[in-house]
Amino acid sequence: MKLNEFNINKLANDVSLAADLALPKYDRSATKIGIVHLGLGAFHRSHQAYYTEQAMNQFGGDWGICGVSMRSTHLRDTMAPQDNLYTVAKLDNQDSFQVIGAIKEVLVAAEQLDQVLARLSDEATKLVSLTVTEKGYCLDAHGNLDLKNASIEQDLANTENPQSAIGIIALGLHLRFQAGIKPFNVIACDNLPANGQKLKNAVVQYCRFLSTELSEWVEQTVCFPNTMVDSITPKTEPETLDLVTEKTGLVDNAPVQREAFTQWVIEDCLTGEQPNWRDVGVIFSNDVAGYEHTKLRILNGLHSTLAYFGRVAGFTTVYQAVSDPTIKAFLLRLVDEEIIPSIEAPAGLDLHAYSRAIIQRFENSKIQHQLEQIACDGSIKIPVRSLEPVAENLAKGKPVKLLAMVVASWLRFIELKVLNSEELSDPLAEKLADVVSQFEQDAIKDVQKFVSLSGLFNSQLINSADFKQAFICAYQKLLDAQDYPQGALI
Ligand code: CS2
Repeated sequence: MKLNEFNINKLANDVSLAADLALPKYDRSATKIGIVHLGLGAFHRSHQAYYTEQAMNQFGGDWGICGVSMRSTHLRDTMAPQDNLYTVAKLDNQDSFQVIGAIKEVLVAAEQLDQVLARLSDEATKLVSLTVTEKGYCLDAHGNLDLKNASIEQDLANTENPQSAIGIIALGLHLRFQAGIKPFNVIACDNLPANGQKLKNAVVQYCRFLSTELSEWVEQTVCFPNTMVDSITPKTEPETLDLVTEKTGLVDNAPVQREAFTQWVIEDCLTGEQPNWRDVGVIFSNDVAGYEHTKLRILNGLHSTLAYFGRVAGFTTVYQAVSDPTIKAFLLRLVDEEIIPSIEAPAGLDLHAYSRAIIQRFENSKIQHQLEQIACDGSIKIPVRSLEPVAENLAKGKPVKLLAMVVASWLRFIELKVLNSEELSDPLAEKLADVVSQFEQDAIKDVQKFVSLSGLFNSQLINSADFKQAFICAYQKLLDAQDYPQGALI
């Protein structure tokens, strides 16, 4: 079926399409928009939009999504000719394909701010969700709004024309406040602990610059539940398009690929209208922190380990790296000896079984997840994924040797990027490259320089002789094992 014929009625009647291709089951043309999502990308389309689709398939409701891309025009321009429909390819032992209709409109904030604000101030919009990556929260090292962040500085100097997610949410709430419309609730869906709480702090702090009454109203009436999101979603590759066409008969220029597994835990405090997510598998819990820590430290922590060590050892994808027996053995020791002991598990969750299931998910050969994609933004990811457990283990007298190897792999990864004049994708790229280029090939001095970089390591770690010794030792091992980096893991 051709792209310009990509509409549901035609899809439903097209006998050339795969018989098991799942299609929207609700009356899409009559469905109104009730959610605005900031940070439209593959993950939102494979995860939150998917859950909303499942809820509408079973229970209906006006939960169409206005997907807002912050800057890139790519998705708007590829999805528009398909009436914003796209396929989710779930790749596992048994593949399955589903056309998602939940996204009804795609806007680009940098070009269509007025339309975004019109959606945000529309009474029909009940929820705003976001996936803007960890750095999109514009927080400083203490978790407060970073007033020195370039986008925040720019937005505060021109509050009517914000570019950041924080500035846009705040202005949307301001417009509702002025018009006497109930606020929307806000669902943070990025991988950082207490994401809702942090987002709330940032938005309330930003709103103080607009008006005290507004910030109080937001503080008291807007619900920002914490959430944990999970489903491995590598970026769409040209092969994804070919696979969808081959398996379904559809020519789709904007599909997404993910594993079959998906999980969404939302803090059980979300008031107001919402899609019936509860009955399509979303977990509402009072212990989101437990789920978040567990997932961030095990799944994301092991992901970052594979990304940095895997790149140092010359691998390209998660699947390749985890298939190396020495690397896999290291992951198992790391999780058993240093990560699991740092976690307080949610009631009833068997951490050993959970960690094994995650490693098995990494071993899904159909998912070609690029290590470089996971390796980006290490200065934001490593503190949450690896340094927090280091700090907690140190405080309890537990070992940190293997976690220190993860941090050392990150350092070695940065160093190799600089040595090979490759781009380092990180908000602190310049600072990191600068410190690494002053290295003297002396592990003790070089690690000391790195640890002293402001804003990365907290004072507990900077002052911990045990941590520094473990870090130096791991880094030295990596330097000594340059011909066969896996040797450093044994
Ligand atoms: C990954 C995550 O890129 C990364 O940092 O660790 O995107 C990971 O794939 C997801 O959190 C899985 O739910």
